[in-house]
Amino acid sequence: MNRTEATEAIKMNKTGLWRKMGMGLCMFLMLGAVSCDDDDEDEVEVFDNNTFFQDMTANSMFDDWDADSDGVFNDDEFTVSFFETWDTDDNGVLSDSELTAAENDFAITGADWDTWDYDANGTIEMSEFQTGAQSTNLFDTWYTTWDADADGMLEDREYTDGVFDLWDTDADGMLTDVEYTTFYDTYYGV
Ligand SMILES: [Ca+2]
Ligand SMILES: [Ca+2]
Ligand SMILES: [Ca+2]
Ligand SMILES: [Ca+2]
Repeated sequence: MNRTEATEAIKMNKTGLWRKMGMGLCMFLMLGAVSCDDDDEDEVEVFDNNTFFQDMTANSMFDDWDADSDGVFNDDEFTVSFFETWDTDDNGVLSDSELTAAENDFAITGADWDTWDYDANGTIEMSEFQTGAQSTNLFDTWYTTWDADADGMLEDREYTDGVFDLWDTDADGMLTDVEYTTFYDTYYGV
């Protein structure tokens, strides 16, 4: 890279930075319902809970978790769904790093994963996860809170809205493309 190219590269980087800041401002204004035309090709796509529901139910994930095929999630199915979701490398066990990531990304507090590793082999197997979740009532609050129609069962839509609300930390009803990419693709992407 010669000197002129290097200068151009720096300019490009600066332009990119300003564009990012501009888009940040754009998002900020959108929250205030001010219209915002983004005329460059880097459109900020925003995902709401309908998009989230459609994407999450577009594959067989929910059918797989609904072990008794009754169309709703009971406690056990709910617990298993998080084991499978958090097992991001799909090797059938939860590692320390997977649990730490899940703890951060799903805002889990007060879980002592070491205790759940009952055979102390360094990973949490499905049966350990089920025992641990049951003994600590880890998922009870979500299960109850997400059950919007309070019928004691979780439907698909209640499930996806629950996860959506977890991630929509500013509660504006939207996830940015960055949030979507970071969270959705990591845990539910195919
Ligand atoms: Ca079921
Ligand atoms: Ca794993
Ligand atoms: Ca273990
Ligand atoms: Ca329900």
